Amino acid sequence: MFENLSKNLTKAIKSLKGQGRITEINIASTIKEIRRSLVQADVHYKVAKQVTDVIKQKAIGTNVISAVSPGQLFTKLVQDELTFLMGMTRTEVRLTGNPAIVLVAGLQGAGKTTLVGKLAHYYTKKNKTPLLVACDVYRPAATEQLKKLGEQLGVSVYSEPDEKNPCTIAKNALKEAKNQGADLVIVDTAGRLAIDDMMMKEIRMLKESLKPSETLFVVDAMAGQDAVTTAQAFNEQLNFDGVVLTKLDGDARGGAALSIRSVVNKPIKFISTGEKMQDLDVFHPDRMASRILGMGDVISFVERAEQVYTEEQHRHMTQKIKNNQFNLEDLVRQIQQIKKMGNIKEIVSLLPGIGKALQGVPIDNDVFKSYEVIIDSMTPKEKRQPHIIDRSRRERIALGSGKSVQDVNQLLKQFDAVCKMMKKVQKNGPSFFANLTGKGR
Ligand SMILES: Nc1nc2c(ncn2[C@@H]2O[C@H](COP(=O)(O)OP(=O)(O)OP(=O)(O)O)[C@@H](O)[C@H]2O)c(=O)[nH]1
Ligand SMILES: [Mg+2]
Repeated sequence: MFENLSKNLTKAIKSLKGQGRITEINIASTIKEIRRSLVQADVHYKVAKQVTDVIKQKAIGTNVISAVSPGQLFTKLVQDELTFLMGMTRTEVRLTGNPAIVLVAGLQGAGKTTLVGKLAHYYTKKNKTPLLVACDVYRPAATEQLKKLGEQLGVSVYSEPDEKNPCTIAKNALKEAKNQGADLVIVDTAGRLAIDDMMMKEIRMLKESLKPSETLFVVDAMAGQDAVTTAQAFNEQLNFDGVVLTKLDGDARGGAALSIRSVVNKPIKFISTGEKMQDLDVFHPDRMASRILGMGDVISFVERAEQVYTEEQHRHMTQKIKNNQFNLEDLVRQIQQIKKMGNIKEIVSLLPGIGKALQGVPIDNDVFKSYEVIIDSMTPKEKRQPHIIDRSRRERIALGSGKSVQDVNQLLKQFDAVCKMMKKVQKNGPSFFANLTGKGR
């Protein structure tokens, strides 16, 4: 996500390094580069100009104190302006009423149905009981898709195959929610084009009759400037409450994330970064700004981790690491947990410094596959006591897994490194992660 923008902004700021003083002349080219990076990322040129004008003004007006380099100062100024541009603080989804109703709308293929599943997953973790409603009356396959997601998540889905009026389905769904004791109704709708009057009227009616506590507009970030235009058109009709940007894991240039707030004046509430149910993050303007500047987003990383690790697992693992008992079986378990956190490349990019280091390096969800295959070829004793794996055992494991002895060596070396790193993190205090999330564990 935002790889090019990150790269270009960092490069622009780097070009300032070594400059002792900030003057209009020595920052001129940096400012120009920043503006160019933003426009290249699909930010509207007027917005880009506005942002860089403010940065310039603030930079010139600031006395650089000796502890801060002009580069650091600029990073801070750019981060502040990007945060401001994206809306400053997080805006919560409003879930009032019983049941609370969330209506999901957007263009064809934007990722609405997937989002409905992701929201169900997200709110189930927050102890809500959702009911998903299939209001795409045009494509029978859409109902099937939603039912499949519901099954996978263990969440009920309401549909009426023979009813052609989405308002009727939605109304009946509310009764069903009351019967089932569901406290959150999430309504999936058919994709529509903003220029299609009839379908726009239909979604407007649906909103009027349902009176949802939250209407979310879903838009594919890859659409760039078009995403902003579409958001404007939908907003005129629907006056939605928030935006969900999808497919930020692709080569979306990110301009939509940066421009929507200032153009449409509605907050981005979630971003979606993959096809898995876990690939959903609450949108925080400040965290996104640090991500764009390659500074990572540890807090989002920890939040994802919290969704898949129970406290019990965490305590157990901590104890094992402390007692030097962390072994290869645990490593496989950890790998499986990490996979559950979602798209590996996105997960890794949340870590400070790592995202930058891995720019352009292809990582796929199978990175750990060969580790698992190798560990699979070990005996239980070898997994629990990796130190007994000598030369002849390595050869046998290599043969059994169809890998080379070097691959086995590499895995064992990395395992050692992981153990050392984990011990180090623990030395910094068990509350290292807890401090970050503000939740004492
Ligand atoms: N890579 C990636 N793919 C996504 C994301 N969100 C959705 N998709 C994929 O995009 C495709 C369309 O998603 P849907 O959820 O069916 O989109 P929709 O808006 O419901 O589509 P219609 O009902 O046809 O209007 C599917 O293949 C999804 O798996 C995302 O954040 N990243
Ligand atoms: Mg759909």
